[in-house]
Order: sequence, then structure tokens, then C-alpha cells
Amino acid sequence: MSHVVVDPVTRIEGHLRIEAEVDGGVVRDAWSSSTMFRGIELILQGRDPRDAWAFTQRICGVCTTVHAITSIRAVENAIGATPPPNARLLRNLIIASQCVQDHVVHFYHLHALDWVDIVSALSADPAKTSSLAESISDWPKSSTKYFAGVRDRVKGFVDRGQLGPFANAYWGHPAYKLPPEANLMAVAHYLEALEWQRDFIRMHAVLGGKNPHLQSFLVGGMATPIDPDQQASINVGTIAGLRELVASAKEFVTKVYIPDLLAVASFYKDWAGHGAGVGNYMVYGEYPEDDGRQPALYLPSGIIRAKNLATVERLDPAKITEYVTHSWYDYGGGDEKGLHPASGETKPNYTGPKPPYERLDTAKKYSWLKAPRYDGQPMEVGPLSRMLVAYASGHPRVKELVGAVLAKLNVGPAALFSTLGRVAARGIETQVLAEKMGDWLDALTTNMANHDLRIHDTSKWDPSSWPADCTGAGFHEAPRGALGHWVHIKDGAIANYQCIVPSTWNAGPRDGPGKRGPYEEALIGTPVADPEKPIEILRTIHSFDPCMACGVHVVDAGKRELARVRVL
Ligand code: NFE
Repeated sequence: MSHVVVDPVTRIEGHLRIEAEVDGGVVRDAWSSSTMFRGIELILQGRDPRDAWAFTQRICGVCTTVHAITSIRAVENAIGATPPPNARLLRNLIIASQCVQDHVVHFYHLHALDWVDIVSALSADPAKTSSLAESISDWPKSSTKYFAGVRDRVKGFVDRGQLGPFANAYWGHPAYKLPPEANLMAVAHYLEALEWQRDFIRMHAVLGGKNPHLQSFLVGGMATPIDPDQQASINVGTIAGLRELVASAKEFVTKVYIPDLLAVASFYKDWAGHGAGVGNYMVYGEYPEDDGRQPALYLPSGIIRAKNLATVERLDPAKITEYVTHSWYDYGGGDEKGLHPASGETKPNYTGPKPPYERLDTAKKYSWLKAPRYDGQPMEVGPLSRMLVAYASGHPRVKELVGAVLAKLNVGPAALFSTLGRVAARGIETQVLAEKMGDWLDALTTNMANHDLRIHDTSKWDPSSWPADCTGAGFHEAPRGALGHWVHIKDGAIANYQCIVPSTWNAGPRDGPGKRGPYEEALIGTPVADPEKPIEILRTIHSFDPCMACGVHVVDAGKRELARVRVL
């Protein structure tokens, strides 16, 4: 029996520690611990709820926008503000472009190197690499000369000994299965994706002034003027520029990302049999298509339990609770019970070992993440959950693309419940969203043509128009999954604020009754060839796309003050 500690898990956002018991080459038990504390909820108390989005957006720089949009929705829900249709369309474009960029970055820059061996790429034959690339896509950058150039560029990089992001990996590990040519093709696209994502996210600069942390959100709408005749507004020329970016996304996803995903997956089909996890999937739903109180959503909400695709249950947010039984928080003597986030508490109480430590006391508290549960059950959230709920709900485009990917890999729907299923679902979702964005640009154009330039509902701007005491909840599908913010507003100020982020759902520890969280459960049964180089653990954990920054923030285990920050 080996006790494996992976700390820090790299190529993620934030700080994550995994401990696992490996016996007979297989993970028998696992613990997921986030080693930082997030205090944004406390910073928000007493503030103007119209400012909350600007604070919460700083929870994370990777899923930038997502906490802003969720906060705005929570406050609008509490005070009864209704954004006009143009604001909904701009928000959908911002959210979808965030997701598309984030998924491409995850596939190439955070996850691909678990499957792609950089060192092996150096021995690839560029002519064979060109034939391989041309056999799977008509992407123009596929010549022998191009791949020879990439190989020489990477070789120069390696020869100088400046490995940068490629340092300290398990290159040459027997779990890497791609031939050198597939490795070289993937490395070339890793480099191209770096450039592509930087260009594509200009969508956010256009719609929000900058990225990360867009500046154009506003409770009741958006702060972006729309006017076809004004230079400083979203006008016809701006929309034409956005259309070009959307076209570039569709091209990159269909000609590079999806073909690469299928090529890599075809060598790792055994990973369709690992990493299933809890088998329960939760989706809040996203992309409102109208402006009603309960709008139709392009990607539906729902719950799937125990991998049963025959039934999609209606989601009821009242069934959400958070446990701190194994988390460094204090519920005032009642740590065995779960609390609904509307009455949730954030009282940090670090009881873990002083660093440096060898082991966490996993029988007690061992993470800064709480353990969220739905109807008492752990739920996986994220692209796989969204694609499963959409697939099982009969979403036409999702069904078509899921069917095509399964056919191409020659596997059945059961393969989706796996590490590989998570990777595939993320790619499918990227394509679905890249295709969909053009519809929202069309709708914006139509509204402009009809002289509907409304962007902000001012009727609820003044706090005197709000109830003296009100509560609201905002829901969103962030790239990593279901995100919820709950706000209590009293006399115009925030009385309480709680966020449950996707990585809290997925990476959270055991709950009151002792049930494992999704990361922990997904690791059970994972093969580990060499406990000193546990690449297989990273494959499954990375397939969730962890972001601990969303879950937590800064901590000093000695409880000393790190810095005093004045937030105005
Ligand atoms: Ni910091 Fe996030 C996303 C949120 S965390 S990346 O997506 O919310 O899971």
C-alpha cells in the first residue's frame, strides 16, 4: 500500500492537494483538499449590492465574468429588476465566449500534456505528421515544412534547458500512448491555441472593455450602449467584427480542437472505463432565450441520478445544502448538519496540521472547501453534466454531436461516464456554443434595425424602490459547472452572501454522513503504474478542470495576518 500525495496539483487554477491510497496498482481511497481560504463573502457584508459583481468577479481570473454575472442575477432576483432583451443577448455572448475560450485553453494548455508527450514529439517525422494531420482535418497549417518548423522550435526550447511550462512532467512515462507524430501535431496545436485564444477573447474587450474582469456589467442591464449610428457604441461595425471572431471560433473548434480530441481519445479508449465518479449530475441551465421570469434555456437544467439517462429530474434549488463536517469551518456546534446557502455561514476554523505536513487528518477536517450536496447526494457539475442533461432531454444539436463522437470512437453512451467522457463533453459543448453565438448577434442586429436600443432597466436602480428586506439567488453555468450566489439584502446593504462554485461541488471533501465528493469518488479504481509518478491521478483530476481559486483564497496556517487590504 502506498500513500500518494500530489501537492500542489499543477496546471489548474488555485491550490489543490490530493491524497490517495494505492494498493495493487489501483487507487483504493482518495481525499481532495483545497489548501486556501476564500473570504469574499465576508468582504461583501455591509456593502451596496449593486457593487457586489465587481467584488465577486475578482474571485477568479480564469472564469472571469462568471461571478459577476451570477452576482448580478442574484441581486436582480432579490430586488425584482428585469434587464431588457439587448442586455440578455450581450450577457449570453459574454458567457458563451468565456466558455469557448476557457475550454480550448483547458484542453490544450491544462490537460493535453497528461496525454501528449512533448519529448516524444521531438523524434517525430514531419512528413508523417503532415499526412496524419491532413487525414483528420483540412486545417491549412498542416504541411511537412510547418511541422518541421514546430519540431525545431520546440527542440531549440528544450536544448536551451528553459522548459518553462514543460518542466517537471513525467515525460517518457509508459502511460503515454501517442506515436511521435500525433504528439508533434498536438504540440503544434498547443502553440496555435495560445495565439488563437488571445485573439478570440477580444470579444470581451469589445463587450466589456477588458479581459479578465469585464467592466460593463450593471444590475438591471449592461453599461454598454447599443446604437447603430454611434461610433462609441455597439454598432453595425462592431457586430461585423464580432461575427469574424465567432467564425474563427467555429473554424478552430471544428478543424483543430475536435479532430485533435478524437485523435487523442482513440489512443486512450481505456479511459472511458475509468474516472466515472459519483454518477449524479446537476445542471442549473444557461443561455436564456427570452426575458420572462422563467425563461426558456438553450442548455436545459436538470438532475440525473445514478447514471440513469432515461430520467431527467426537475431541479429544485431548495434541496441544496453545504456540509462543513470535514471542512475548516465552524457551524457553531452543528457541524454534522448541512445548511442551505440562503442561511449559509462562513466562519473559518483551521484545525489542520502546521505546514510542512506529510498527511492531512482526513478523519477530521481536511479542506477549505465545503461539501455541497443536492437532496443529500454529491453531484458532479460541468460540461459532462450539461451535455448529459441536454442529451437526455433531447437537445437536437447536442444529441447529434454526442452521437457523432460516440460513433467515431466506436463506443456506447456508457463511455460518457468517465474521465474520457468529461474531455469529450467539453469539446462537444465548445462546438455547440461556437455555433450558437451567431444567433444572438442576429437578434442584436434585428433589435437595432427595429430601433430597440434599450440596455438598462432603471426602474429598480434606486434602493428606495427595493423591499427593506429581501433575498435572491443567481444561477449560472460557468465553464466548470453550476454556479450559485445567494444574497440577503437588508436596508439597501448586503446582510449575507454565499457562493457555491462548480469546483466546490466537484472537489469538495466528504460530507456529514461520510460520502465522498466527486473528485474523491472518481479516483477510486484508477490504475496507477508508478506511485512516484501518479500521472493517472492527474488525468482524472484534470478532466474536471479544477479551479480552487473559485473555491478559496489566502490562508496562513499560523493564523498570522498576511496583509491588511483596504477595500473601498
Ligand atoms: Ni475559477 Fe470557476 C468556473 C466558477 S470554479 S474557474 O468555471 O465559478 O469551478
